Amino acid sequence: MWSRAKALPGATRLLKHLRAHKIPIGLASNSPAKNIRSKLAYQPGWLESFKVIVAGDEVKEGKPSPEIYLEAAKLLKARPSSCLVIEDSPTGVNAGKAAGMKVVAVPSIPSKIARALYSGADSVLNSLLDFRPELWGLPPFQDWVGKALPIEPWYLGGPVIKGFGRGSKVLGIPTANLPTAALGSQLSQHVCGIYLGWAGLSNRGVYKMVMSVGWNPFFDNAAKTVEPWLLHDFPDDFYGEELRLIVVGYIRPEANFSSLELLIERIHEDAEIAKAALDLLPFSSYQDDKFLTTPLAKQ
Ligand code: ADP
Ligand code: RBF
Ligand code: MG
Repeated sequence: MWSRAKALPGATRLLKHLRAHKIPIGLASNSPAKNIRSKLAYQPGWLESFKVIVAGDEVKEGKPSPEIYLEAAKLLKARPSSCLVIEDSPTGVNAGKAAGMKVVAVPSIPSKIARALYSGADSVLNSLLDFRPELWGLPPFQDWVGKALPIEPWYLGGPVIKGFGRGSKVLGIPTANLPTAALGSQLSQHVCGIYLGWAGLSNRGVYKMVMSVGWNPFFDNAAKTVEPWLLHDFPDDFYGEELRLIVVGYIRPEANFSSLELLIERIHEDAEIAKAALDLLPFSSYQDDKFLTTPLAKQ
């Protein structure tokens, strides 16, 4: 099933970008060549994106030995020192550094555990959505619309349930929590971060929203949650009502803050970014989507 797994958010976007700018890309993986081929064939455009592929069964020593990266550089006719490695594993980070390359790590394990294991990397990102090519001498992405990045929209919904009892009380920012069970695989498919989109309450209307997805590092929650703040003043709460969300853009990774005031200030900034972006294409076009107002049974 591994070869048919969904691409991580930002992966296809990055490959397309580098290809469009004729930046040569190689793939150096400890996996056997056969597995790599079946995985690349499943994702449209992936196989053609790599100028060079070096598999685990094509070198004497796999990662953390530098051999696989040095071989890839040789085939790309590039000096190791001018190569940038993007890695998800600590073993691979160590291989890239041993090869004398710059390494950006995008850990596939939770950030708390990751911090120590990835200390050799030049930079550690939360996801590929945060990769800024211009920091590495590469052409910048052009797809940001102001301070928001359009993403493949995701549709989710469920009854509003009680959250941590903190939003209104501690932050002055109410967030409508959704039950994890109703979100199914969506919660694991999407990377943690701050997003914007549209929210629908079938008896009330459609509203702009800004939301956090993740573990709220400031509060160090035990569970990954989805918490939208609807950018509208409601006279009362709406626990139990069916909430529909279309998530259309990405703003930033989750962060920790040295004080509650700084967290609150940042969330208000996120709200301003969302309000402005949702008036612009492509974000604005989802406002009229029937999904937002159709009761669950009729969908
Ligand atoms: P909880 O921890 O139970 O989620 P919060 O303090 O975060 O409590 O408040 C969220 C609740 O407040 C929502 O479930 C909803 O019923 C209500 N609410 C009122 N206004 C809003 C808003 N603008 N955005 C989100 N929820 C709101
Ligand atoms: N919590 C964090 O720990 N770090 C964040 O960067 C963060 N950003 C948020 C951005 C938005 C737009 C919203 C609505 C919430 C954010 N929170 C963040 C979550 C906040 O801690 C949470 O909503 C409250 O703890 C209420 O459960
Ligand atoms: Mg809440």
